[in-house]
Amino acid sequence: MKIVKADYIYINGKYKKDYGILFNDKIEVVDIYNNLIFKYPDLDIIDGGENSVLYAGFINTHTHLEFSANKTTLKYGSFLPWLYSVIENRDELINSCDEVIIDNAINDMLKSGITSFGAISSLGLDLDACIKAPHRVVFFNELIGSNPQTVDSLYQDFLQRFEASSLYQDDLVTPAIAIHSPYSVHPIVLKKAISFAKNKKVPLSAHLLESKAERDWLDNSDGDFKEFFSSFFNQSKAVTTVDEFITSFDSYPTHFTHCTEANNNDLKRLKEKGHSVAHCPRSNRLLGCSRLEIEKLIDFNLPFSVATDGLSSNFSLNIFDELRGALMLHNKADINLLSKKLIDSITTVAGKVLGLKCGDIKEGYFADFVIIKLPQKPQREEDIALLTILHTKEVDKLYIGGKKYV
Ligand code: MCF
Ligand code: FE
Repeated sequence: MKIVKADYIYINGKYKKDYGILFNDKIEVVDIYNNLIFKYPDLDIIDGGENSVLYAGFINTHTHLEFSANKTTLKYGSFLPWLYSVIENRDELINSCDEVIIDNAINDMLKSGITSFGAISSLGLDLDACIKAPHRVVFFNELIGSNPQTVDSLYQDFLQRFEASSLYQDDLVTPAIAIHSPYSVHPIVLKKAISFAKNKKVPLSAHLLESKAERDWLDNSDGDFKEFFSSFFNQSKAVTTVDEFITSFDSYPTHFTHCTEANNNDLKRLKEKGHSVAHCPRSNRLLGCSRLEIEKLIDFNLPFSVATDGLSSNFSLNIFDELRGALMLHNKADINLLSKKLIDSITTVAGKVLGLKCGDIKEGYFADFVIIKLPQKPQREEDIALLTILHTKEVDKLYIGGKKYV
């Protein structure tokens, strides 16, 4: 067992001074530092040092590692041009995404303080890297397919990928299911996949209401998706409506990504049924999507995480870059309150969403934590969350399951 101390430890929404944590692979005791060293005088002590702040390890609930090779290939600015560029370049992007590229993406997350992440896996090509990663990984096997003629074979392929990831289930790896979206998954396989998730009790996620084009297509079978579905899939009508899609998830809490086009009704329904939202501010901006009105989510008490999405719609997987993006995007919000919400969104909230025993400095939880260093002594406690977001690019120390990785 060891003891770690820092100038401040973020516990339950408060920056606690003079605290310490006794840990092995799990957090054993959280107490005033002097009490800990009095009770356990002979243990190794890790001292965060001057101007240090300790947080529960950060959690990125939504990324796509198989698209990590993209830097200059995909078209940004508007959703449909992006989607066409994904379809045109998908094979080349995925084939050129080797182990080194994925490992670099994983390592960038680690350096920014990510100790757990949710990997949306389209083909299972990132499974090895995720298993080898030091992180806690929720491996979301993606189901996609709207054409009734091909959905059954796509579902079988999804099942095989799910089973392959299940072989590695342990404290670090959780197999899970990602429904791609309402526009791209046929209701028949959608229902099968949801009841499968429910049976297996594994985390479930889905992209939802990301673009205006998606809203127009689902509401009216019209808009920018019309030409897309007619030319690629010979399809003239959406396979589902927004209500039908959301209702399918009524009995199983799901993590819905984006929701930038969700209206008050949709958001209320998500709250009522125990769902949560993954907010990807930089991805939304780069794909020409609307701002997610997080003030509404806060009003409705609908939990949200902040996540990076993949390098298919972003320029880094650094979680601090994402938090700074969110801070700038939501320019009307009180800056200190928002900063705290953002920190909570990648710790406590994200841990609950992924069903992991981490994201909180709490006895019995995994000893996943990070220490960051502020450049100078903070003058006011209420500024610490904001200062952390503004001044941190990489963390100073990082532990997962009590082991040091940074
Ligand atoms: O979250 C972003 C934007 N929305 C939807 N899909 C993706 C994102 N980044 C990568 N994707 C992947 C998705 O998993 O794009 C592929 C899917 O496999 C094609 S989308 C028809
Ligand atoms: Fe995504």
